[in-house]
Amino acid sequence: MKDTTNKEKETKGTNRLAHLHKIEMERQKDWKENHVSEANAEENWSEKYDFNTKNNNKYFITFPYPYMNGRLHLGHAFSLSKAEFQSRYQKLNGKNVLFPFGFHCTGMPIAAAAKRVKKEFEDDPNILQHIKEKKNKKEKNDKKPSLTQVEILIELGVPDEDIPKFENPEFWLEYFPPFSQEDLEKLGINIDFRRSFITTDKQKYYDKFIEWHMKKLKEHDFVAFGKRNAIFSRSEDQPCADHDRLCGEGLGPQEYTLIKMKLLDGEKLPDKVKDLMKQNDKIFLVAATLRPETMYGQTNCYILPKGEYGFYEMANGEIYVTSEHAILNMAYQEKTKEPKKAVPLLTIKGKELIAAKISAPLSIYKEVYLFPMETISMSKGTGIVTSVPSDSPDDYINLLMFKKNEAMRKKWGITEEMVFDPVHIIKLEGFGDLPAKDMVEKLQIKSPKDKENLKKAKEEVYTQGFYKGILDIGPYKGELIKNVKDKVKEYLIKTGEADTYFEPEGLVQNRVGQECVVALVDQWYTKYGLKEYKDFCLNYIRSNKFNAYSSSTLKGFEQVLDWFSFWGLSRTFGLGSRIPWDKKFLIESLSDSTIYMAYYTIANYLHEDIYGLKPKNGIKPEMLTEEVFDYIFLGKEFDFSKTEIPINVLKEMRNSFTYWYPVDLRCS
Ligand code: A2H
Repeated sequence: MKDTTNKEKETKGTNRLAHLHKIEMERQKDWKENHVSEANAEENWSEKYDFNTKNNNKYFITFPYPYMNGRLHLGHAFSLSKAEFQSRYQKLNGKNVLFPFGFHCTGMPIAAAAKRVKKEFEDDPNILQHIKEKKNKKEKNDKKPSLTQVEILIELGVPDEDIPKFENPEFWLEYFPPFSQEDLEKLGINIDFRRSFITTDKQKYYDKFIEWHMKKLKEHDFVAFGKRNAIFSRSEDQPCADHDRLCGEGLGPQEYTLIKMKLLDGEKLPDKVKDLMKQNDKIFLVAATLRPETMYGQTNCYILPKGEYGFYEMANGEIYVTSEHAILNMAYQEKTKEPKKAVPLLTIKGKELIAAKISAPLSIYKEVYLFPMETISMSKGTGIVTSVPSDSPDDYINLLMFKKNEAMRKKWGITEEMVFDPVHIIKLEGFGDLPAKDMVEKLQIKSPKDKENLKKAKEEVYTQGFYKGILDIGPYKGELIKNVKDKVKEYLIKTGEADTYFEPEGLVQNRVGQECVVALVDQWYTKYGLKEYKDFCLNYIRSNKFNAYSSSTLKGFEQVLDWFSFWGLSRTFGLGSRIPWDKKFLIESLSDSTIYMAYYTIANYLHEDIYGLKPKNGIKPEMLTEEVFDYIFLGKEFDFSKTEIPINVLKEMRNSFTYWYPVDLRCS
């Protein structure tokens, strides 16, 4: 009896679902047949309305065009729902609503994924078969491994026979956009698909639009060329933008000062090092620091006993001793003898150098010794840390161990005479002569292994010392620490006792999982960081021409403008349009997507299909000259006899752009 009721309910539920689905299908068919999502500008609107009246009667919504390296997902659906509700709501209010949609293909992701598919098939021609076997064998408690690119395609529902075609980046552009359109239609989103397009130079019309955009930036002196530090993908041999990263989104280059601690002739050195010194005695252990102004207080230097260090020939004729991690970055910053190469003359374990004598620039102790430190990370800096026990709790507690513990000294061949006393260098209110010592004692830190308390101590001493500390030694005595940092750094560089280099401020991996470096790269970049530009924008958003609706939104705009700086716009790998005046470079993917919403207002006059293969109104891509776009988007005077584009169509495009602009809602 009970069972039957349940069954009845179930059938009822299924029926209802089927019924609702049927209505949904009918409505969608109806919408499509009657072109309800298609919206056009009012003809010659400017003869009928003023600008504000026109704006009150139309509603233009855009959504960031998604990347076509896969199917749309639930996240897109959620974000889209906001745009969709607004579009239907505004329509019910009687407004003329336009919601167009594009498909973004520019950048590295597709090209990098295609490369991965190719490699996976080369490594294993039977990969599809092997994936199936692996899946069948999979145990329940298996940890989720990261998927190969082929597995990702399988999960996206790509049929086996199509998967090898994804070796070709262009196939991605053929494959995914139609699915996106189909999914959007099934979701019932109110999109005018006549205006859809894909990006990159495969779409010749859009390519012309981007060419025009770039030329305008150049014409107004917003573009320059030169070497700039950028997070860089070694396997792609080009900068690695945020969205091209597996991890490390938002991370930028971080500068370290390298304190050049000269290796002095000493008994302790291994023979291979002594031999090298005979050929070139300018061998420096380069200690990476963020605090060059504290170098007056160096008492020793630390190295990781089990760490591997290389001796590298540098462009300046010297030899630097450093970790592989740091030299890779230096190699990409034109610091090594051979650019982009980091082959060591010899390698050595940190423990082989312990108790070696080295110079300590600026320190009151001219010659100091190398001590071991177990907490050094080999994936940060050079793996060599100079010791300033007065102001670094880590340095202090490690030094204390060697001061107190004879067995420890003995173990490493360090004598009592090699262990120097900390030196007072910074005056800091609320602390004694040695702020690091005070903090270590206050938090009762007994050993270098007490990582948690050491972290706390480091943060406290560092922030207090950096912002409130006053240097109490040397030529800059009496000055605030934050004001002398750069002066001391410059002085040390001038005297040849320091160098600088950059590395990513945290781990950044490119799409194939390789660690990125910071590289000096020749590139075209936009000068959005210019003061005149920022001021112009700031004045605009603060004027009554701009309505941010709330002070927090306005603050958001101000913060973004503040963050704006120089933006590298050229790339050498990936898909996209070319820089019109330097065609060996591609335009990176955020630079071809800043004003593209304007293109929606005219796309339906230019091509029938998203790829731009079927021209409309007899307009060929090459007819889209600078003058044509200047007329449509900037309203510049135009001699219509100079184009084969029908005059009425040109005028309609101008009418359409001025009608739909400005954008009413950007939803992401
Ligand atoms: B600082 P951040 Cl006086 N492993 O220099 C562990 N620590 C390392 C390292 C590595 N591979 N490479 C550099 N460091 C240290 C002076 C100093 C430093 C003082 C006070 C604070 C201080 C003298 N040692 O750092 O993780 C170096 O020690 C606290 C900010 O990149 C370098 O600067 O923030 C600092 O850590 C870099 O740490």
